[in-house]
Amino acid sequence: MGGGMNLDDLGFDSWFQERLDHSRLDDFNLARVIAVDKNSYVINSGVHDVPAELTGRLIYTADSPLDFPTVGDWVYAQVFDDDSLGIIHALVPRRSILTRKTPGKKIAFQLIAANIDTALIMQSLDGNDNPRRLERYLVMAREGNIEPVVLLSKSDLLSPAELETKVAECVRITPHTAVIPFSNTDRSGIDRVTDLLMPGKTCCLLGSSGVGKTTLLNSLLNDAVFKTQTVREKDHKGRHTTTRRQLIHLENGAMVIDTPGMRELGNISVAHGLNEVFEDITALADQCRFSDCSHTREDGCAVTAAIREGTLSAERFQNYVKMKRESSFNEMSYLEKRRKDKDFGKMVKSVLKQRGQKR
Ligand SMILES: Nc1nc2c(ncn2[C@@H]2O[C@H](COP(=O)(O)OP(=O)(O)OP(=O)(O)O)[C@@H](O)[C@H]2O)c(=O)[nH]1
Ligand SMILES: [Mg+2]
Ligand SMILES: [Zn+2]
Repeated sequence: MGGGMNLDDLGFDSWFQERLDHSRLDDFNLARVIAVDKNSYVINSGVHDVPAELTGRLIYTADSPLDFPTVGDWVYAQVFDDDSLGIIHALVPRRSILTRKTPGKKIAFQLIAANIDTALIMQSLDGNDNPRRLERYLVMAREGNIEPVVLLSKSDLLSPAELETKVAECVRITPHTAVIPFSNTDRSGIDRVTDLLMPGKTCCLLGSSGVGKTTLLNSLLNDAVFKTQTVREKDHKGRHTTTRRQLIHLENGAMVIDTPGMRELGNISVAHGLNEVFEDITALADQCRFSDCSHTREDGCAVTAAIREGTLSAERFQNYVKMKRESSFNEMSYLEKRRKDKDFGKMVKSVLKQRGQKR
């Protein structure tokens, strides 16, 4: 990122201003986290990008991965004139956050990005589009207080009629969300994507590997700046080309964060996101005769009636039930684990204290 930026250009506004800890501003600069690659950071305090690391205190007082900076975060940092390694001391409160459960058995949060205004959820029309996965991404965005937009890439591969069907399918899933088909190849719809990108606002590209996230970024930059790779012939799966999360400034002043495609999309505790994305189902459930209706075989169940009548898709309902179960199971496991960790922490402290007394 070039020189001459100020904090407003990087997305700083009154929301963050009101939440600043002014006592820290004597010693530290405000900076935005531009890139994260494992444990190394790049930050920008309004001058230019500098590499940075975390102070030991931040690392040792962190209670969970949520306490570490991620791309898009505002931080209090020491930045030096000679461009040597900056030091990140603390986080400014976050306006929004994208998280998922770490892949595999472990129950922990993984941070994807913070302070995102719009989530650009991308599915490609070469066979990658999947309504149930789209619902998962929508929950992820809504849970984090982020406005989603659905982008359908590779529209050049479909006829106008096929395209219309695909768009209608997405609109049925998320009626109040913009759904934009586009093509990086023939550039149709790119204007509509550009129109979404506002100066000083930050978007985050989300979607499976190979859907064309990085190619879109290159289209927006009008230049093949970032590496892309063809998808596999047999199943159109991507090759996990992007590995680093980074924030890129576009010419019009908007910022876009490219992310690596995710294989697993679970989450912990997303009740709020689920209620927003599946508001049709929660509204139906309110009409069931019994307030504790399990929506299986009860008389007077509005949910099963809607499925029978064809106004609610059975697959959508199953996905809702599955995500709800997962979310509460993961939440319980997470709380249990935290409780054990705390008990363990207390035990260690009391052992250390006793030892101290003996000496
Ligand atoms: N036909 C067609 N192909 C496209 C389009 N956009 C991207 N592609 C191709 O899709 C492949 C994957 O694109 P990438 O941009 O690398 O995908 P990605 O989403 O960034 O993937 P990861 O970085 O692995 O998460 C490349 O071969 C692109 O040329 C498009 O609009 N139409
Ligand atoms: Mg990529
Ligand atoms: Zn019911």
